[in-house]
Amino acid sequence: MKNWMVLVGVFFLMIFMVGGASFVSAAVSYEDNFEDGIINNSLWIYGGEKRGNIGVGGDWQWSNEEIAASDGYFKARVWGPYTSETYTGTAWIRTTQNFNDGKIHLINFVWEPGFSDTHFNEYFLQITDGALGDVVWWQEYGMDGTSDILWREYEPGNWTRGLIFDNEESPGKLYWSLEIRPSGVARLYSEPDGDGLVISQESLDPDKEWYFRLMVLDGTSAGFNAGDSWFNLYDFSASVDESEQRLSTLESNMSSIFSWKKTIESWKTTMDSWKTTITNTLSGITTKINGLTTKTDNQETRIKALENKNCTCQGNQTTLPNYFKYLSSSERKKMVCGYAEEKHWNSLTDLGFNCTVTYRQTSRGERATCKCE
Ligand SMILES: [Ca+2]
Ligand SMILES: [Ca+2]
Ligand SMILES: [Ca+2]
Repeated sequence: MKNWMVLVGVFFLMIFMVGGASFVSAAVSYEDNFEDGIINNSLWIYGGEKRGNIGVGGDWQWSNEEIAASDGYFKARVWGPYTSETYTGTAWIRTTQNFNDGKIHLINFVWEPGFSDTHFNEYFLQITDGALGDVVWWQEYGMDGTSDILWREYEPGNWTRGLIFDNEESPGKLYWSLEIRPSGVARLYSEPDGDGLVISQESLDPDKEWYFRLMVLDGTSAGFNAGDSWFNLYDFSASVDESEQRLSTLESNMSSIFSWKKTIESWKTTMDSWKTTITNTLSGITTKINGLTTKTDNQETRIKALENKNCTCQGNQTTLPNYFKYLSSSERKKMVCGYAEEKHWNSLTDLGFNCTVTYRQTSRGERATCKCE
């Protein structure tokens, strides 16, 4: 792999590892600092179980209590004696609030794992529908409706649910944060407010309820010790991230606007198509009107030409239309004489006759005599 590819890869890895949520505007919706020594039952459900590989047995016990101190806390503890059979116990606390409510939540919480034995002390952080396993000890995790946020690489390449401390010291108080997104993602950060490293990211079942649950499990078996493990939960504060929420709403609105824009664009395309059709139709009508006007003009010109058309003249005299030549000679003669007399001409040559007209006054008016050759 080339150097630049490694650099780019490391860059994106850093974004994932350090690119916390940076919650700017958040309203606290659910919190408890466990300061008065009394568990607030409106906020918390808690309990424990005894379990075993071969069913419930052994002599394991658990407890849940709120302890007043300089930094008061809720304590869940489980303990039991050594037996050669595998027996376990759990103790836990969970919220009464279901975080699957369509909002973006950020939970800041301070907790501390603790144990007095050094063998196999396991902690679960879960987003769960609240269900618990039946009998055998491994049924407290990996169930439908429960997402385990904590995993541990128990040995290279071998991951197991839960954070297991085995011959190790407790890390002390942990100031973590957990982001829960309505898309069904839970992301755990190593610092408050979505800062620090992303410890893990798990998907959540969108059809289930999402309660926050912290659990300690200890057990014994052949080769194990007696056990005594607990966790202290010092502080818990859940906020709805309003800026993110607003952004999400804005994105949703933008999506609607884009959808509308597409609809309007589609309408515009339809209207444009209509416009083209109407323009073409109007253009056709205009062309036809122009054609008709031209025809009318032509006909008017022709009528005027016909109206202005005179007879063909021979010399200075006007002649009759040629088609009269098809009449009989007597009719033609009458016509030539009649036409010349009407015009009061002295002569007219047409239709195959050369006619001379003389006029004389009588007591009954003018009389014309027409002679044709
Ligand atoms: Ca309290
Ligand atoms: Ca406290
Ligand atoms: Ca143990």
